[in-house]
Amino acid sequence: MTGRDSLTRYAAGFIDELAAQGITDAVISPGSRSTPFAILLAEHPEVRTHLQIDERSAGFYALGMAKRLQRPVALLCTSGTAAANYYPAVVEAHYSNVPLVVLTADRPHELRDVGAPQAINQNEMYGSYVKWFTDAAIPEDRPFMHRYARTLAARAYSQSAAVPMGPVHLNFPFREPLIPNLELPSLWREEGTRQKQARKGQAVTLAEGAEIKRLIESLSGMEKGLIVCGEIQGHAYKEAVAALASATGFPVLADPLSNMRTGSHSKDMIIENYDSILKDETLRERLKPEAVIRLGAMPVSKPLFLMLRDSPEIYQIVVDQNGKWRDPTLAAAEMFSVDEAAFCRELSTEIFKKNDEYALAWKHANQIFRNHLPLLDEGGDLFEGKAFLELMELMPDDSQLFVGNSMPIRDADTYFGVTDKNITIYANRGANGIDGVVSSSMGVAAASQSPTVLVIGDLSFYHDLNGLLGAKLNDLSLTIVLLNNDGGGIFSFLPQSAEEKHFEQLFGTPIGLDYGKAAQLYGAEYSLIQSWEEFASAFKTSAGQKGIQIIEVPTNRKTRVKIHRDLLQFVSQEIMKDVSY
Ligand code: TPP
Repeated sequence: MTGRDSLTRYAAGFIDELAAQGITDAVISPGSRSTPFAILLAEHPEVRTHLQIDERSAGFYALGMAKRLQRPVALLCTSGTAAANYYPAVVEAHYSNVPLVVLTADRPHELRDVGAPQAINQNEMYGSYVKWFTDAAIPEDRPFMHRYARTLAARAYSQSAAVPMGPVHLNFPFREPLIPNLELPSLWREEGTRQKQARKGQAVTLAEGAEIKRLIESLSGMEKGLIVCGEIQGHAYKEAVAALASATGFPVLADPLSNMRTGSHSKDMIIENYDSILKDETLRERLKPEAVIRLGAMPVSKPLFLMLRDSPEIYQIVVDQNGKWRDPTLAAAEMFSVDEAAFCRELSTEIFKKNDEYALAWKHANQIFRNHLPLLDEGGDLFEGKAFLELMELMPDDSQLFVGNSMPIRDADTYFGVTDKNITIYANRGANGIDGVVSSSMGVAAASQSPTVLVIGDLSFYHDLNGLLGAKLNDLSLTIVLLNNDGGGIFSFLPQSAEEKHFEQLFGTPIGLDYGKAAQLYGAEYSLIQSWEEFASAFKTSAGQKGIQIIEVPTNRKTRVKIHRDLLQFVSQEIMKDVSY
């Protein structure tokens, strides 16, 4: 595929998806850099193009049209001051809530800020007057990038049209050659192919029925379905998700932060060990669903992410009240920005044709995994995942578990199973930093009357040692389980671990600190345990104590990779032995 063909497919996907979303009109001003979009807009059978030489006038022309149509109109210009001439119309659109999709062509990054002609800084050039800005990627011919181009268009349209309506700005760097190849077959979507849909608004709009009816129709005939539950805000969703699982017969793949694993709701359909199950390629293929209803944030599990990313044929409905288009798979077919609980309640009033066999296969695989967990940690080094098995037993009802980033959250995902206890699990998964974790958990403790436990790796603990003072200053109590593998254990799972020369110095980073002394400095109780019996006893002693209790668990970065991988391999074989999936 030539650069020209790559550009054509990418740009055509974007323009076609704009049309699919509902753009019927585009106002174009002449220029060279914008050629791919100009020609493709003119060629598109569902788009009417309008010409205006002066971009300032073009902006207001589009504004007038969008005012009348009450849906987004596209605006296209070349790079440089052309884009600056849209400014007044963008400002007016902002204040009068008129939906515009502003497309500015740009030089590629290597020609920015080096004196190339007609190159100005177009990034965020309309400031806070647009609802969304993105500097798009350079066109590439890969299926993932085609999805990216379509996702950008769907997102631009939905952001612009969402109340309060307004302008959005997408800046597109294009490399030469700029003339699209119109000889390429199938530039536009085929009749009946799925387009991305985005719906915003309160769930009450769903209750009107049309949306739910459409969804049911789309889901009909898809018996292999999953509900995937990530972190969700609020507390009212658990029963609603359980009801949807029961109505659809879809198993619930529940991230620990979904809090679907803990509490008094029905957990009959909960699968906690999907991460481990999906690590096995054969099982991943065999258990692949036809449809996924994904609620809240993207779960931590990488194999789940890979399955969704690499199988765009899965009909993926994303429901996320935050409306931030959290879909790193770029494969969502539908994006609902509505309250997750209300969505589940609406959908569960419908009758679904259930496929019990599919759900049973999932449950069976999950059970085999859980059955083998007690085999872990027999002799040898203490295994970090075991801390979560212990905590499931030891933590009291009505308590909070804050989980550090890096391996603790992944171990929580693998090893913390379902329990009727009301344990709320938290972590900082917005940006996955290992910083500030001690302080964040203290914030949780400060805002609650019930006990709080933090599980954290040693580097992350070191990172926020300062935070320990917060307990003394604010009279807080917190139990800290410090998983000390002396360094960054996560890196031993990554390809960097094969770089022997640099690994320990740059990634493993053992720092060999004596945390007993830190405990002393901050006036915390401290115990260094050597067995899980000692762990249980230290944990029980910590219960009800005032101040900070640190329980240090010495572990081994090197052996844990093997323990984990051996377990997964063994269990996958066991699963496959028993069932012909
Ligand atoms: N700096 C910040 C603020 N956040 C990050 N996520 C990183 C660096 C990169 N990083 C991710 S995991 C990790 C680092 C440095 C190692 C964490 O080690 P530790 O807390 O001991 O947990 P373990 O990997 O041993 O489970």
